[in-house]
Amino acid sequence: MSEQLRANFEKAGQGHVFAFFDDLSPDDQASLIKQAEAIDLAELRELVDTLVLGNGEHHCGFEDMKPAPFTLLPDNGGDQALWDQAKNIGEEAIRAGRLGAFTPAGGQGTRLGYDGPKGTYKVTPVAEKTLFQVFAEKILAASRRYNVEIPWYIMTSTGNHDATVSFFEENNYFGLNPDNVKHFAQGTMPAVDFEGKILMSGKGQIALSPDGHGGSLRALVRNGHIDDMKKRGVDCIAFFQVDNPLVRCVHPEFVGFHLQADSELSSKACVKAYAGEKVGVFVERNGKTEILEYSDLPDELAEATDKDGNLLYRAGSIAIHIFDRDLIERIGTGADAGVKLPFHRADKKIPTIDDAGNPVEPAEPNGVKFEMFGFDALPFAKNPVVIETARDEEFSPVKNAQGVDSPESSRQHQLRLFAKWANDAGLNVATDENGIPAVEFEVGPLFATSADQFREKLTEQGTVDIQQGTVLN
Ligand code: UD2
Repeated sequence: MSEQLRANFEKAGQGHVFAFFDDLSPDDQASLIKQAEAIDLAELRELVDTLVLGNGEHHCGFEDMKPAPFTLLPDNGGDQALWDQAKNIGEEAIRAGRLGAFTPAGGQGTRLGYDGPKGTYKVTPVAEKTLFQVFAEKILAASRRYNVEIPWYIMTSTGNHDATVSFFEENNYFGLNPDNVKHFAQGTMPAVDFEGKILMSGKGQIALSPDGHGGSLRALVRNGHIDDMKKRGVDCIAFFQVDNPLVRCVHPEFVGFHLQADSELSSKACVKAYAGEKVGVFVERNGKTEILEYSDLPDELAEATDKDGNLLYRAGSIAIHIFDRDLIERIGTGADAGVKLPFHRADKKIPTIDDAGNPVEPAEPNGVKFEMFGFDALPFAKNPVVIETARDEEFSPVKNAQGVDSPESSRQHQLRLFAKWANDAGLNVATDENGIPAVEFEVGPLFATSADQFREKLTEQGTVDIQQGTVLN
């Protein structure tokens, strides 16, 4: 082993990482060296000093904070002409090949209790398509509609990369051209205990965890995907999470608003369902738009209302954005020290080993993981745009095993949306008072991804027969 590496770790107070080095096989020794070499000790020192031993995250005060403005939907008082114009601009850009898609799919899905890449979770009500299939078909449908290639960059983590790639291979990329689907693993960060010492998950294994979806910016640069985008002429990157089957992956109006404002980072807001909903909120501080994560918003502000009795901070972030390629490059290269995403601290139960090298499964949080959030790019973005979107049409994530944001709630919301499209188009699908159809049927993305497209399809086909178990594809 390089003596220098060990000396650097000793000097940084992290020499224990090599405590069992002599017991390891040559392969395990090589692996530990590789893990250690990838750690930026200076960066870690700074994080430990500020986030673990210091006063925690530095948040500006809330005195000067106010809700960020957002463009209203026509149904809620917005200007229909603006939305129509945005649609035209967006469609033209998509047709010209300027749009790419990006999904961070490196999360661990712990809350759902599902033991596989979350995108492989079966989510649709009848055909039981997986999340990845739903997104793939939405992208495929848009590529056909606009006669264009739409590359899809999917960020995995070291823990789920191989399983994710195999899943796409086994399913023939759901009809997408494999050259247009780019999987890459995100970076990792070492976890530390509350004294700032690197935790080991085995004698030769540092406890590494994914560096958050904000790690995508540097991972996109590192893996050469920014260059790939440049070659393709892609400069608008539609960002959506792996857990929301209702997302409009390719949404012309959104692209149009983004381009029209010459925005570097655009976002969709959904009016919060209740004060404690676990979504970030759009705020304005020091003249900049930001997303303040729910855990950082004090209860009294989350519950504050305006003169009409509506939640003051009601513009919830549902993690749907368009990033300008240059913004990703500017932040992801890390060339400019002032333009850097901050890390956040998350206290977790992290399996580790004791001084004798025996495994320990902690019952309480025993350490800290460090994560970056992609939306922390907002303050660095020129002309950020926030537009409203309707929850019923675009947001029903699968996060928890039961209750709110669960497979069952999402299933109901998908059924309700399909029934709405069918009824808007003039079909008579019986529903209950919540809009849930009496028969369970499914509208696949290749059939339609919006009410307008459903209507178009119906006109083309004359009629469609909807019964229990119908899947329109
Ligand atoms: C996220 C937002 C929240 C709200 C909500 C809407 C954050 C911190 N909060 O909450 O404000 O918008 O979504 O649904 O984002 N991921 C990675 N690598 C990682 C960590 C996460 O790829 O290291 C992916 C993960 O696979 C998922 C997405 O990022 O696609 C969101 O992760 P999450 O489930 O931890 O975020 P959540 O639901 O707490």
